[in-house]
Amino acid sequence: MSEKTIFKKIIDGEIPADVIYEDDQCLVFRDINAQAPTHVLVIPKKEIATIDDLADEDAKLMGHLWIVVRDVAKQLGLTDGYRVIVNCKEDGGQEVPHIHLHILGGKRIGKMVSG
Ligand code: DGP
Repeated sequence: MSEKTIFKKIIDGEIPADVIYEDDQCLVFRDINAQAPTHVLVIPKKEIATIDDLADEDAKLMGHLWIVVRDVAKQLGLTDGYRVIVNCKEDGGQEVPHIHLHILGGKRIGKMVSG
């Protein structure tokens, strides 16, 4: 059996995280390596490694994550806007193989993500 990802350990309560929202399908917590004044991660509790691993049946779950993005952004006071990023695999800069949406806000974010 493959080792648990860091995000699965957070879901299972094995390592702490600054959780700001939770429901039966997902968890939202602050990114440990914040790239903006507000930087949180929205993750499904279901273990899905990358966008490429999504099944058709995950469409409803992923739609739910976007509704959570909307609500959490409001909760965090990001009324002037924010950016949502999903990295996919090596070339996309994904480090943790558990699908997640970054919400970045609290400052004007540049047009392009360089790297
Ligand atoms: P990505 O590169 O898209 O896979 O983003 C992974 C993010 O996860 C990265 O911005 C840092 C964050 N991260 C990694 N380990 C931890 C952790 O243990 N706790 C928290 N809160 N965030 C983490």
